[in-house]
Amino acid sequence: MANIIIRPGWYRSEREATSERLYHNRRQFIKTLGIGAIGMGLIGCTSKNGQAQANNGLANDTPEEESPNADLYPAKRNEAYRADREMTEEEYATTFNNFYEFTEQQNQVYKEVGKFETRPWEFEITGLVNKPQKLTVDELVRKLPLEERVYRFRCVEAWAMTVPWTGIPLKKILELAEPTSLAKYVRFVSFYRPTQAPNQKRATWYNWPYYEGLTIEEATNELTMGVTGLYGKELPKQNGAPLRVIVPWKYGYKGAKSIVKIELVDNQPKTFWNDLSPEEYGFISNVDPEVPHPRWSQATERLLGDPEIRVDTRKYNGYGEYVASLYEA
Ligand SMILES: Nc1nc2c(c(=O)[nH]1)N[C@H]1C(S)=C(S)[C@@H](COP(=O)(O)O)O[C@H]1N2
Ligand SMILES: [Mo]
Repeated sequence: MANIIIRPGWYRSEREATSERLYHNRRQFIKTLGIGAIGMGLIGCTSKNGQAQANNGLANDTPEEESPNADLYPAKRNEAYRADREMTEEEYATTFNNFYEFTEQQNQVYKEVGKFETRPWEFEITGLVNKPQKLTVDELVRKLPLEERVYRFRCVEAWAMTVPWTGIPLKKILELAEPTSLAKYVRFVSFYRPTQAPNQKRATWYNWPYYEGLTIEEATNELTMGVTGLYGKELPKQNGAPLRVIVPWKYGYKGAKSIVKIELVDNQPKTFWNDLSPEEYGFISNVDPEVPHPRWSQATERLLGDPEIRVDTRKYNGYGEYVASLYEA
């Protein structure tokens, strides 16, 4: 499968980690489902279909619609948060993505999002709250002020980037609904639209829609953001438009993209990757160079770019001063 993909030069040093993860997960699902060799063949086929779709250029040829929020971007940068790393070039951050609803091939996601409709986009804040909310993201960005923050970002697959997100502290978004004192965790649910997201239709062995969770302390930490923009513009579809979560001291998968529901709950919620492979993807999932993934080291990471640079991974992704106390109490 991988050898039919035409990769741009900067993709060359992509680690086996990614394909290993896919391999492992597929094997596991196949085992779980009891499909065996026939199922394997099927998966190979659907990947080729995905490739054909990717080549039709749909996403690239569609002109961007005029945004009603153009006046809000770029938002003022909050200089209190400094990444002390060079910013990743926009091209890399928007053409190398993890967004399994579309495809498992990170360098193809941006070509598969053409049919994905992200406006209007209603989402709800529900569960253990006094004032359940249902609002659109366009309403949200008028209700609460946007700010820009440059954060480091670290995927569990050992690639990393440094990008300017635009958004709202998640705490402020949650406060719209007035969480009750019973709320101990926050659960996030992404969209389910198999007609717009090819891999939701194709890869039925995943438990769609994507779901994630944080403790209430993590969700209301000052670093945690509800993100609506990137590089001074509205969030591109491939990066999780129109609203995603960013938790910069955790592995990237803890931040759900394109969310439709935020639920305040009293028990630790289940999470998409943990349900699929519990020994590999825990609930807490803080970035930690000393805790290897069962199949690769987390001691270093490669920065998206050309050339790709390998650097040491930092505990809590370098955000210990903000969050270490949550875990070392
Ligand atoms: N709904 C949804 N959210 C998701 C994912 C996904 O596949 N689906 N992938 C996660 C992973 S593994 C990472 S690393 C980041 C990638 O975000 P980026 O593509 O903007 O870099 O999104 C996270 N959120
Ligand atoms: Mo990731």
